[in-house]
Amino acid sequence: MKLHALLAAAALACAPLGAPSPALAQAPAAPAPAARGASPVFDAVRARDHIRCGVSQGTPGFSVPDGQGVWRGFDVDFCRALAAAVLGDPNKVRFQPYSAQQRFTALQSGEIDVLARNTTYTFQRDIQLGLEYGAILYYDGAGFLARRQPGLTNARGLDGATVCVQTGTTNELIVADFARANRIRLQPLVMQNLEEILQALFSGRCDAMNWDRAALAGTRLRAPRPDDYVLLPEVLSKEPYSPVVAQGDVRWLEIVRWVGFALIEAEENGVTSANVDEMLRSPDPQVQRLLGVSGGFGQMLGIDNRWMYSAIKASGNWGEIFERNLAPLGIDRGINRLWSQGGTLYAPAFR
Ligand SMILES: N[C@@H](CCC(=O)N[C@@H](CS)C(=O)NCC(=O)O)C(=O)O
Repeated sequence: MKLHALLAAAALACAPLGAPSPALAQAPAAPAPAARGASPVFDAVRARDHIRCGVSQGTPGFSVPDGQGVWRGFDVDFCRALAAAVLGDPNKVRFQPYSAQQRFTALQSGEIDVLARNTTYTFQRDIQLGLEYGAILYYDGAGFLARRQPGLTNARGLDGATVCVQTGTTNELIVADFARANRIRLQPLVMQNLEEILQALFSGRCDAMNWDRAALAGTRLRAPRPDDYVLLPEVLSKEPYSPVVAQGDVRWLEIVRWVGFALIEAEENGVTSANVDEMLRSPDPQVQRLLGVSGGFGQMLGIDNRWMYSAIKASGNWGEIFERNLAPLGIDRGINRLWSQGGTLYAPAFR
């Protein structure tokens, strides 16, 4: 490389933040959205003027319709934030419920634009099913919710039990793996529908159910007598949840991914739904980039520079979404604390 080229490269790599490097100063402005290549999903979303968000049929804390039929939950709030970021309005989203079995087909066939449905990021789904994961937004692990019995204090104590699981979930395999690894006998009762499973659990047809622990904590509260059920202490697996999109539309994937990361970044920077207007005047360059005051990140994604202002105003930051939906179920943040507080939540650099 010639000396002047090396110096230009060094200037680009090492320029202080906020001050445009000589190379950047001469560079053309961020490309207009159309210059970034096609996004069939985003174009369709814009034309339709709403996002179709695939959710569960009723996972406590993540996606459940309330008494008025309004969808609530962590995944629901993510989709509202996405709608606010992309279309400027958190209400421009339709929620379409799917069972575990149906969810990926709905995405592959284009029935939905994004799946935000307590869905675990796994190798096989990523590689074999033609799916793309946006960003890990919640770290869970599978567990057992069991009918309380004298002496039942851990999962090995379930030897001989009938365990309900839903077909098409990671939990189906986890039950078999756990029984084999611990040389106990578990009789799986595999069902399509969550309501059937809950009925079976609450009527005593199964002794326990296997699901992800946050959802189980919420399920316990739905029992006619919650104290009759116990969430056993074992964390049996890794269940990192991420919104999912179909393969083949990188621009849409990037939008979904960075809206997720930006909700974490907002919490890190103390930007909340309550203070976001004030924060527009923050001198902090990190906050300015997040809120589109500088940097032009929205435009780089092909959307409005106020994308995250709108999203945070609508749904709040990650912590607010957690407090609204999961904390009321008695769930501790645990490893879902920010990395700066000893947890795993970490957004890539906003620069
Ligand atoms: N995170 C796991 C489990 C997801 C899952 O679908 N679990 C079932 C219960 S075991 C569920 O959420 N059912 C709610 C519904 O069908 O609406 C996965 O991605 O496979």
